[in-house]
Amino acid sequence: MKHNSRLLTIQDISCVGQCSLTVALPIISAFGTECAILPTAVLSTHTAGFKGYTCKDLTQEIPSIINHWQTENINFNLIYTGYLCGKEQINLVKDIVSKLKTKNGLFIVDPVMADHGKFYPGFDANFANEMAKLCGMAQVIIPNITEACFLTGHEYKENYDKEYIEKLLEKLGALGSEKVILTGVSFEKDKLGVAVYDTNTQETFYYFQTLIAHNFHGTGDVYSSCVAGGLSIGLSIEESSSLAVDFTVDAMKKSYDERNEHWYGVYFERSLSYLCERISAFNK
Ligand code: PXL
Repeated sequence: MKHNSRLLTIQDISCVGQCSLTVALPIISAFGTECAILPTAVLSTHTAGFKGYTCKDLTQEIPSIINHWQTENINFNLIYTGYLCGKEQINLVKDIVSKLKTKNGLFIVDPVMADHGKFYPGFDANFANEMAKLCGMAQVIIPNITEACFLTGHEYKENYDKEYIEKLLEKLGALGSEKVILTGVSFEKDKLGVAVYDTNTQETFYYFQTLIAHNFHGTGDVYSSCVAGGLSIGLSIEESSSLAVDFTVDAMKKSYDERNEHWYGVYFERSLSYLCERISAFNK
């Protein structure tokens, strides 16, 4: 199957860390989709566990990049955002979507800012309020449970039931997107997956895999990049979200034995051939 979508992903470059752009670019490329990038910042490493990381915020550079793309009539069928640094960047993303997204293009927001009940360094409730507005402009949002709670004001719980998740999905849907993919959902101790909510039909699709009992960094970015790739080649939200669970879990399995030495991310590279096989099965 041929397709000619051009995707723009907007997130940071963590030079070392197997997250954000260093995972999005190869994963999206594996789908055969052209992947343009807009780096929001350059960090020496990600911020989750390394001490003394450096960070150069690139906000000042973004308006002239947007202008140049406009002059060259460059636009995008799909825009996917990850780690953004502050309110000004959120406003710049709104500008990019209004100027550079094609008419029937897709806008996907992964509201990267928190996990395990806590904000990442540099993020707070004000940022979450601004991010909630950006989520309202997207067709698809991909929060984890912590981000979902910070976006909606819902109480964060580690132990929950289906009713809690479905209330959370309803509140996320009320932010304004068409679809919500809530990640890190688990109702049984050896199963982990996603809940995919359609705000129009109000139906929820669940997809689970065997839980790999370790908290890996960067799996959110691996997951969302795979969803964006799937949607870019015309897979449905159910196909894209479940393929992304299988791919992420495969990468976690292939990283498990080295989880202590290689603590900062998953070896998603080891799963790219598996991903390509799955993609070609869709293309038959
Ligand atoms: O994986 C999300 C992420 C992206 N970028 C940076 C991060 C994190 C998570 O901590 O620190 C810089």
